[in-house]
Amino acid sequence: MEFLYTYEAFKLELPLVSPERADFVILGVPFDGTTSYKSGARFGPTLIRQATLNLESYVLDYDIDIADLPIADIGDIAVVAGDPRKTADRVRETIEELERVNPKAIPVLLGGEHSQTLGAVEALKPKSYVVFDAHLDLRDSYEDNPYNHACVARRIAELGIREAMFGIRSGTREEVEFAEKNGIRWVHARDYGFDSFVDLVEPLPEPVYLSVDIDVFDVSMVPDTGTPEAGGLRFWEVIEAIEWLTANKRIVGFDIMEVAGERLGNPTALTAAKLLFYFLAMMKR
Ligand SMILES: [Mn+2]
Repeated sequence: MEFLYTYEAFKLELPLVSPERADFVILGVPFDGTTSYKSGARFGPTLIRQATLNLESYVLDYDIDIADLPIADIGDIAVVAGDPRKTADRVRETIEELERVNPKAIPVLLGGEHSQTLGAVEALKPKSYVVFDAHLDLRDSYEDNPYNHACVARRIAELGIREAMFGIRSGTREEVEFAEKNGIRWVHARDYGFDSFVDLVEPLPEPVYLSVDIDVFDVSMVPDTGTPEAGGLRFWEVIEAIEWLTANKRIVGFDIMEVAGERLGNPTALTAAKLLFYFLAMMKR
């Protein structure tokens, strides 16, 4: 099928199916119009897909072969340069198009700036938003734009969606106060542990949208991202949390955002690719 706003991109090197028959639909969102520090998020979707070439499709931990799963890859969104809101509208409309032909498919966004998660959440209307991120992203506006990547969790909270955040180690006093006033729970990277994850996520209503800003990981693992931060989480800490989430909550959408860089096989893209394969495998285990 044809989507209004997508174009052919470098696709996952797996046996792919059509979106109508897929359980998972990969969508690249190569937007980097509001990046504040390191640019290159426009290359994120391609870098992640290329990094999967390095991986075995068989995932040891769950005895699942990704190549056996019904996965579609519908290419990348044609971005509106410099306009995160208009680009996120295209993300939303693309997912709505997909829902009309296959309401059970789970969209998997590869980004690209975190601002674009808003479009997916608007289309999928989850009751809860679980996010791994170094940053609170609760600013009302940043660089005169309320749809900047630093505002995405604020816009999602305003939709009445419950939020829980993990791996946080950057924010402003105003963001902390906004979180407190609005019942947004978050765990500092220093205090993060599996029990803290389950405590916050267990009471959340379903369905859940899961977002991983790649900068949640320690900067040593993910140097190529828009706003890298020292002191992040380890790979297996995030995997164990998502294992619990996929086993205990209904997930309607997933994304891996803020992958950037220009170099093939950069560690950031390799981390994202591995996370992508683990997510797909654990959803089917
Ligand atoms: Mn972030």
